Amino acid sequence: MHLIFNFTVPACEPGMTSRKKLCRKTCIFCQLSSLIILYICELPLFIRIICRAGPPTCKTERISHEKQWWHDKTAYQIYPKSFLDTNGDGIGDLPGIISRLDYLKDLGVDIIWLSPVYVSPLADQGYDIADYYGIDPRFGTMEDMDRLLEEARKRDMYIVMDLVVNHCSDEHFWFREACRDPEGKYGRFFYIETVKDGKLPCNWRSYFGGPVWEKLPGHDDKYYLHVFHKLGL
Ligand SMILES: [Ca+2]
Repeated sequence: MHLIFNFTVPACEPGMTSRKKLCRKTCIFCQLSSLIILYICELPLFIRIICRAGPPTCKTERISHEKQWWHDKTAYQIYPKSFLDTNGDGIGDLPGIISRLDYLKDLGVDIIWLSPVYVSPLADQGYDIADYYGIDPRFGTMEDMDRLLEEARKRDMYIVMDLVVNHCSDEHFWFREACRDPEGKYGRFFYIETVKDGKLPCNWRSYFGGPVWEKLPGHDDKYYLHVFHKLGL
């Protein structure tokens, strides 16, 4: 049984001002995007990382044509929130997925690509993670996750965890601390710029609309970058 974590990155879109400057910064994440993190399945989720770093550019990495273990497998993505609700709260959950493993196996599914189930305000379908170490109680418990892995293992099925590590929820401890002290340790985890005369650092547009720059709470002269969700949406 393996757990594979998928990474996504913000696009370095052409024609944007300060592109090179910000692209260089985001290349840290571009490298992360090319990591394939292979977890041998033992909970808690984070045990062993085998990673391969990509080149320090935003260019597409050369694709290997060597046969990989997943090449002859059939994957099926599950968005847990709308899959199957077992406790009547209207939200799909991990027990619901467990209850359909036999059905999925019969369909020929080898790999379940699991959309995020981490603790999240769900502002961005769970990709806005507030706690990378916890299962959102709306989806279940860590014991439910243990059981899902074990039941998948029994059926010789794989679980792929969809995980984005290049941004987090505004409810994450790191961002809260960055708001409290932008010059401190956690402030350096984010793109926070001092703005003079109201001129934003660049004209990037957020995927959720509007500029990527938003005023940092409690700091009238500082803005933080959000490619996706922003505080208070
Ligand atoms: Ca439920």
